[in-house]
Amino acid sequence: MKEFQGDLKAQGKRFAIVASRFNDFIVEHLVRGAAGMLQKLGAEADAISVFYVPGAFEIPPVALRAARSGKFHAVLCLGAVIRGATPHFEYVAGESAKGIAQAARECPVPIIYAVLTTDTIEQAVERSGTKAGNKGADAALAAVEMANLYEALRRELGE
Ligand code: INI
Repeated sequence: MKEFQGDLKAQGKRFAIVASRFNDFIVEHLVRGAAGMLQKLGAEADAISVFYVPGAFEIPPVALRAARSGKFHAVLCLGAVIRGATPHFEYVAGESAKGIAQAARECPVPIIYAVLTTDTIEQAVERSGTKAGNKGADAALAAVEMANLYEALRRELGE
């Protein structure tokens, strides 16, 4: 039986992070968590490009362009959508997730989804480097694994 799995080596790989400025007091921790983990796994600091967008709604088109550019081995999408008193949350969170998923299916490199969607600020704080870990760092692990899996897949498919 042949099995394929991406390893966690990031040496020689380039990464794009698309991060939203909305709720930046949370998202900055995700960016730092992601960049720190990518470097821990062997990526060079100058192999990581961070593109800031206004809010989570704007992440998908930028992620799509970065992923299609051929300049990156993986794209990480980082943001925080926190529920308010109106249905706005549902639209922003839903469109952001759908857009990122659609881009991921279309692109030749992995696009990783780490847009927090929480009911409270406290839940977002917990997921950005405190009680519940750092979802940016988790996204970096997924990005490296998937970038290496895509390489293995390309080799196996003879592409
Ligand atoms: N953008 C976020 O990233 N998080 C939010 O919680 C949020 N809320 O709650 O409104 C949010 N809205 C802005 C949105 O992403 C767009 O930037 C804006 O609608 C302009 O297109």
